[in-house]
Amino acid sequence: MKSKVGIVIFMIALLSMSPSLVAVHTTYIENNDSPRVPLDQSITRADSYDLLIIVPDDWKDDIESFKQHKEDHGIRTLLVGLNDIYYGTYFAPEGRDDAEKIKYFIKNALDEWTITYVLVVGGRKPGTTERWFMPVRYTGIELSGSPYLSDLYFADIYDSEKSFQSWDSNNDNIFGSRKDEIDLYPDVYIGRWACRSIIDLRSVMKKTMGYENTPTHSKKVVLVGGDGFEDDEEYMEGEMITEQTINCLPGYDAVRVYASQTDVTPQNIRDALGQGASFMHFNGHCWVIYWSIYKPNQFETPEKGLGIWDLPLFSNTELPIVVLGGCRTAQFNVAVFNRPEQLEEPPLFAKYYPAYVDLGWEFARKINGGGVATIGYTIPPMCGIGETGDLDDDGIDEPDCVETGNGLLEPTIFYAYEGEGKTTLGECLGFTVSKYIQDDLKGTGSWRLWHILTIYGFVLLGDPSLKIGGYS
Ligand SMILES: [Ca+2]
Ligand SMILES: [Ca+2]
Ligand SMILES: [Ca+2]
Ligand SMILES: [Ca+2]
Repeated sequence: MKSKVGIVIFMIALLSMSPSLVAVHTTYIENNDSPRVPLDQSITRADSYDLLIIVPDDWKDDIESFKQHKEDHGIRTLLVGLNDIYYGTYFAPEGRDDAEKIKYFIKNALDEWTITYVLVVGGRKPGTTERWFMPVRYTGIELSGSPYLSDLYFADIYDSEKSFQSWDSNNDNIFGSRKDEIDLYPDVYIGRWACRSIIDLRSVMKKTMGYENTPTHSKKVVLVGGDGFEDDEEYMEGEMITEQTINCLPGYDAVRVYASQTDVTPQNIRDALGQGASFMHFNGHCWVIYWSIYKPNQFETPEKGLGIWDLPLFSNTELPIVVLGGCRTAQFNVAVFNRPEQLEEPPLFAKYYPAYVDLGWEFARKINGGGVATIGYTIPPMCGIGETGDLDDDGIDEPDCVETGNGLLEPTIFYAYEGEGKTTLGECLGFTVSKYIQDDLKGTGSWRLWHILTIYGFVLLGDPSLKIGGYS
């Protein structure tokens, strides 16, 4: 039996969340009674595709060049507008709400066209009322009263018996709660471009195509960390976790921005990145728009870290894949002034700075520089603190921070690429999540829900078919 005594949750006061967010889980389509268009005759059931792109109808024309780019690289791609799903262009629509209709469509696409990747395009619409370009699923896991976004919902299509997974096995219209039986294993590789405008879409298309067409895989990795938590062992959690990453990348050059060695400032992070890198891995604390970490045993004041306000100064030409470890680093539902993390007492400037976008998406979408895709969290992930035993049961007792939760998930992304030979970012995420479910989700006792939440919220804001390093 594993001991989980030392595990605490990554972030702080999860006690009360913004009540205004609770009422907005479910969106229903507005034009249910519109006539269905006939089944598309040009696509037959015998066709197969690698990549399914689901996009708001108004953006369909804009994304054509990206579809062509994928086709040029041998990725058979089908572009589907939301109305194609809602009004049954390919399959009779099923589902209680928009998100479930999307999920059924993905199931049908998997059954009929054997798709491998799904890119959902669209984030939150501007405005104080929560509306979406692309549906999302909030899960009903009861840990803080706040609903959590999960894109894994759209990827876990079947259970082990190949039956459809609604994530609402008890039919109470609450998805992914502790009462629901869920397989969790992803059956397709999913990523989201959380675009809030057509400008976002054009930027991320351009960056992704440029990345794949001009392979400049420098084999440089930038690691950013420091001291995460006060613990008896005085472990430097953020550094220990990011060191696992370089251990997974033999032959790579690491450039470290560690609080034990230097100031973790925007300038130092930018200097470390220079003209670019293959990968960046941060591990620390985050308040949706602002990431930071502490100097050893100095928990009063966080380092300057990195906020969305710092990213305009990044002008690197090689675009890294960014793994952004910390709470809510990719919480893509953020509203400008109404955001639940404000109750978690971020530093004042991060509390009152207008949060027009989360830090993870800002990396991916920013025009010129930044990253090509971000893997982060829509939730506060689990983290091991101190030393309470061999939490991952591998026979080697290491600091708990690298044996559970985020300390296992984040480095495994890189292991999947170099150690397992996965070539696309979606495969790396899928491998990582599946490995965690298989190896680390067995009998995790009272912490089980936190493990599951961490899995729910580990998200790719990027193209899941992204060829790591580009096409040479
Ligand atoms: Ca599954
Ligand atoms: Ca520590
Ligand atoms: Ca171990
Ligand atoms: Ca341990």
